[in-house]
Amino acid sequence: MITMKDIIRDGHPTLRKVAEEVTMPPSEEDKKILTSLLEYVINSQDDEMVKKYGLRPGIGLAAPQINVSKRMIAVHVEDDKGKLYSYALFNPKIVSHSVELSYLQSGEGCLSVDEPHPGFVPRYARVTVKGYDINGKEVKIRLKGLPAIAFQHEIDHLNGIMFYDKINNENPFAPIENAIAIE
Ligand code: K3U
Ligand code: NI
Repeated sequence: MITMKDIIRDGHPTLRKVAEEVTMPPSEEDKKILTSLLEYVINSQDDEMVKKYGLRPGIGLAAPQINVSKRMIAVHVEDDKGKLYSYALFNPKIVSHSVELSYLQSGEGCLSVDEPHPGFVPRYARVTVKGYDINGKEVKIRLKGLPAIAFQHEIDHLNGIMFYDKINNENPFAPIENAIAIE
């Protein structure tokens, strides 16, 4: 079971690497890692597990954050209508996206970053993501709102990109052209 002691922090070189593709069909070892990523995210949204194991709540986690430089992510998040998006994917890829952007009004955080980095993080408003599920079956997911932001945050981790890289340095809260605010 993953706990906060397994999550590497900002400054660790693995967080800045481009992660390796996972070979399909996935090995038992890679399946275990992917399952443990989703298990962490689900546990981190359970008050009892948070208290018992000192977990920091999250809506997603990527393998590089547990020092495994392979292309695997987990997301467990509801949209504004209460629809659950619970996915554990190998080799996720954005195959198309909107021109329109979006950003979280409250900014973003990261389990690998202990300090706050206030500011708007521009993301695509809508994305289509393709990847492979735990059984190596291809999946295609259309996303908008918070789930779209969560997938983009996690896929960025696979490319060594941190959310604060995308904040405008001069004016972190500068209006973003052609973007819709979320929340
Ligand atoms: O955004 C977070 C959250 C936690 C509980 C309820 C609602 C939101 C915590 S930070 C988070 O989930 C990161 C996790 C990370 F860093 F490990 F990938 C992912 C994230 C995705 C999109 C926006 C902000 C954070
Ligand atoms: Ni993160």
